[in-house]
Amino acid sequence: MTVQPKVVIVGAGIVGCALSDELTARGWTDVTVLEQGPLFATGGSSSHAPGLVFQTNASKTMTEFASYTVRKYSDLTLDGQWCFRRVGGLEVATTPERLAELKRKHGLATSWGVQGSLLDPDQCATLHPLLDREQVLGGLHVPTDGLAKAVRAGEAQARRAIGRGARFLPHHTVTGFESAGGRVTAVVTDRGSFPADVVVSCAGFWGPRIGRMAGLTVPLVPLAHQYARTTPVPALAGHTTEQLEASKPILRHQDRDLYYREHGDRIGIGSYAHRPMPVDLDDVAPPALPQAPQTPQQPPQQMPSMLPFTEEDFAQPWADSQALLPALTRAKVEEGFNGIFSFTSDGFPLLGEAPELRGFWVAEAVWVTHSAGVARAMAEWLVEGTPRTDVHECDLNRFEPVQLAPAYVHRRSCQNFVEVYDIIHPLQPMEEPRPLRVSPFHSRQRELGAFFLEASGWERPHWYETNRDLPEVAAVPGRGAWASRYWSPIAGAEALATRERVAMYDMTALKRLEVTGPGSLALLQYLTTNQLERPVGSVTYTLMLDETGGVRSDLTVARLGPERFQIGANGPLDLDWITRHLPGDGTVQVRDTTAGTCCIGLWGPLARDLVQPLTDADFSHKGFGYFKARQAHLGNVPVTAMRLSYVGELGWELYTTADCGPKLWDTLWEAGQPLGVVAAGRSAFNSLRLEKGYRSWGTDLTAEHNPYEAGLGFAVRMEKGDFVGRHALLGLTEQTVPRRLACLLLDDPQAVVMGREPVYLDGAPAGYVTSAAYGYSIGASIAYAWLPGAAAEPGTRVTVEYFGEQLPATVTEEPLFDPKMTRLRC
Ligand code: FAD
Ligand code: THG
Repeated sequence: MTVQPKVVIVGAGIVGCALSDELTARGWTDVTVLEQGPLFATGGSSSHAPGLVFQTNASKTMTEFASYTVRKYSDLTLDGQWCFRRVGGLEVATTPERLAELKRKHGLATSWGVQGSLLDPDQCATLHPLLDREQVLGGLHVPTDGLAKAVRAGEAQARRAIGRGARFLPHHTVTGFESAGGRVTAVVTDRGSFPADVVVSCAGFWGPRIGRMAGLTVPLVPLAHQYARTTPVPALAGHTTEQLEASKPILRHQDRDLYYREHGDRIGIGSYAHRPMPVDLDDVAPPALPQAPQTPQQPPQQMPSMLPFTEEDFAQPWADSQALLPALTRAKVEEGFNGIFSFTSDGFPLLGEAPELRGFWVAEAVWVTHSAGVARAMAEWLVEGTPRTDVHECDLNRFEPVQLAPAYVHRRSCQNFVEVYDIIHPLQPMEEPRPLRVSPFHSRQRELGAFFLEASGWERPHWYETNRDLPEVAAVPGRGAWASRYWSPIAGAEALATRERVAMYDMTALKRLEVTGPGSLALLQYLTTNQLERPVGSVTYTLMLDETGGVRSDLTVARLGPERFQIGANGPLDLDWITRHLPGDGTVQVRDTTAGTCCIGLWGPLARDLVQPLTDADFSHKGFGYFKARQAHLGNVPVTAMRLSYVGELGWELYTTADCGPKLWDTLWEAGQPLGVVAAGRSAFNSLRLEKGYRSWGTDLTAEHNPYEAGLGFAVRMEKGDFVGRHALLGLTEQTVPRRLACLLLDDPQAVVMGREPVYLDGAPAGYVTSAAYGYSIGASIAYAWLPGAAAEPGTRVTVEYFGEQLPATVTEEPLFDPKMTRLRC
């Protein structure tokens, strides 16, 4: 590719416009934006978005995208007109559950650096005098939230881009792409084709159609959403001007799935209270023609993204609105429409490069709220090679194949519409479609009364009801209502039984990749940080970094043959990353073996007593050392055994092919009966791994963090030769990094938190919790948290905000359990 690549952006909505600005600002100025409609009210979702920007989100990344949007658009004007007004955001609670949720949300805002405050009903009513004070139990106020003018902000950014050399071509409908050697080379439109090195599809809800032209599945669903405006509200007369539009905070009434803003003296009402209304792209009207008449007498052609208002769906929302804002009883619904925008199966946008067509990127399913932040991350990704914000939650390639089934995408995306304002527990799975993927142990687990939650499509036992009679259950302390959801004291008994006896954990959902071929060692050496040039039979814990030294994943790599490696990975993005780095000469193959295989983690002090009688192979400490792998037979079952343990106990991960799964389960189960073996679930697992200090990628650390900050410097061998990210680590040490992942113990052992809570140092927010659990063997409540380097020293006193309460905690030496590794190396 040339130094100055030819970029074509599809779509001049807010995302395409923002991206053109961010790219040209970074020196990529050969940018052409192709838009099927007119500029800049193109007819897409941005053309009529009411532009409410509420920044707070459970995701740190999404919150940061929103905060950047606020900062950027606040400084933008178009011909002297504002693009963003910080009128503030007010979310009100009318139920006790929502009031608690707002406290939790205040915590999230604080964790991600957004300032907000909890208000009592009087304060809410003062801030927004239209509110019926009697209905409101409290509110969350974020002063920097506000209103974005999407079309204006789009045009303002486009003008800056045009000033740097970009061009915007309206009435150009993209109809296809040309490619050569797996790379995109041109964009075809109804008015000729445009050569391109890089294409970014910013086509909003048309994304799936554009994707199809490029052979790519874009898993989003266009859904209609109701927005209405009232007639003038007498109580608002004189409060603001047509030009300023609003004088009060934007408002959310989530208990009724509604939101509000002012339009001068009218109120705009958005409703998620209706049934999901998916839209077939084939039914969407074509864009406006170039010469479409636009006179006051003849209104512009209806925009493709606007469908007729279905009044019957708005009856209840209107009644609910009049109840919350009694002044509305003196107004009417004057106009409304059902506007189309994108939903995805997990609520996150779709960002990244197509797996099979190099140079073809997407940035879709993006709200106005996140538009500038997304555009900045995309521009960094394209120009610098790595986005500076961790985007793994948004990565286009994050899905498992089952999650790309049209039926799945449809069902889950519609459900996300339904749940958009619901109070969702961090562990709460969607109910449908389930089950999707089950391990070969599923029928055994059901017999044992497994309580299943879902991850990456897999049904995973969290605990087993048949363990209710374990003597340890009685000793497990209770916990608060929120932390008790998707939890049972049985999990505690399973954890204790693991430490005392032996337990079977279904590890099938752990992603397994097989890397083979003469170039496999060299590739893995280049892609990861630890020394992999070790004898066959070695297992190594290692990290994949990006070019900036951020941790993309932590892996175990087992060398099963001179040119054959089995990788224990974290998800589809690991496969995607390795695939992207395969040498072109065909000397390395990579394959996802997860679905055809299965795994039981057999862990506990009696693990060896259980397994040794089943096999001729030597499973003694001398014969089968820690972090070694070998093939063996256990009874009738051929296994690959790896001696490692994420729960920190003696034992093995035992892999076999899926067909032999039930036999493996039964063999271990029967042999374990005299030893008191238990089946144990993820809930116990998570507690045990935190006692042991083992990080979980994606939760405790992401690409935002380098290995030293994350306490994983031990897995980096700087002297082994070059590897991706090495240059970025030069000069860094665990002692000198500005922030660190620290282990906290809460003073009150009954106070179990969930993760993402803010941590305060000397009364000021200083970091946030990543993972938390009660440690059953140590009898204390654990929380891992990011803190400034200096504060991460043992002994530092902090507080963790949980539902508005400040829970005292102390930074503690880690790991909390078995720091000398006596239980593993024996
Ligand atoms: P769009 O604005 O749809 O732009 C995509 C562009 O691609 C379009 O201009 C389209 O014409 C063009 N295009 C498509 N196909 C082709 C082709 N083949 N060739 C050339 N060009 C093509 N978000 C918020 O943050 N806050 C809100 O308050 C808010 N309220 C909303 C209310 C309603 C009623 C609706 C419908 C949406 C709302 N949204 C809100 C969501 C928000 O509007 C969208 O998420 C956002 O505007 C999407 O921007 P975009 O640039 O990705 O898509
Ligand atoms: N098993 C296997 N692969 C995996 C995981 C697993 N890959 C993804 C994820 N889990 C990786 N995470 C860890 C974290 C810690 C350890 C193993 C996998 C671990 N660490 C020891 C320690 O830190 O003391 C040993 C490290 C070392 O000796 O280098 O065991 O669960 N297969």
